[in-house]
Amino acid sequence: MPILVLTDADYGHVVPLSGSADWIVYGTDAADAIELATETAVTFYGGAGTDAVHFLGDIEDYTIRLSGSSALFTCIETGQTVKIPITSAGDSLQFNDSESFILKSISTGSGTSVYLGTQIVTGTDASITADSSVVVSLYEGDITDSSLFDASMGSFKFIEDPYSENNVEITGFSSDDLIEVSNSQGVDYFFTNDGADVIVSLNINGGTVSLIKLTGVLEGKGDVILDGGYESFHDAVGFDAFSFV
Ligand SMILES: [Ca+2]
Ligand SMILES: [Ca+2]
Repeated sequence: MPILVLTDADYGHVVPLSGSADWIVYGTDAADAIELATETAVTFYGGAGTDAVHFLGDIEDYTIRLSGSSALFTCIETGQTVKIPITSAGDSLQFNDSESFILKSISTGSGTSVYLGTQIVTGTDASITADSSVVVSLYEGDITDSSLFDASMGSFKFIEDPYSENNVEITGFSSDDLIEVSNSQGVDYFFTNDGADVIVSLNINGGTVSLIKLTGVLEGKGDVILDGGYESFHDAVGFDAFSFV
């Protein structure tokens, strides 16, 4: 089993791997980049940094599942596997016919899930159906400790868990972004606004557990006064800002 140890001299270069060998590749603390032929099997310990893995096959050439704390990709035609340990910082994966997806683990108050782009990875082999939005947990700190996210630099899917306290402000939220509320059964978020800023709050048992401020999201939408329900916010903003699952 050949072993390849990347060094700082590889920084800025894409290291191609091909042939039917079963490689073990160790990355550096910086951002490493490798390119994989479909006939090549690799276990890639990328180390720190957002490492980039470019599969030379198309999305439909592979399946994905969890294997321990790694993601395991199987090339359907060749049967070769690519194993990538999962980190919370994430690595960037790309197929021949795709944009880049971030592979990472995301924690909310209810647990930790592994995502490839927007797709949750499970222990069962599955087709890759991800879209390339960046998934971010809004589970940060607590109700007294606010966090700031900037959604202007790409397409984001924010995961909101009603059963973990948070207090977040999101700037630049627009129609390519979404807040997905997990475990949303039986909870009612309250939507109010202060000019173009929208405040989304959730109270459980008389206490506020979630505060989400969408700064400037109603900019240019005219004079709006939200009535508290999601429908009024949806009508005012003009796109699906929330999904409740
Ligand atoms: Ca690395
Ligand atoms: Ca955005």
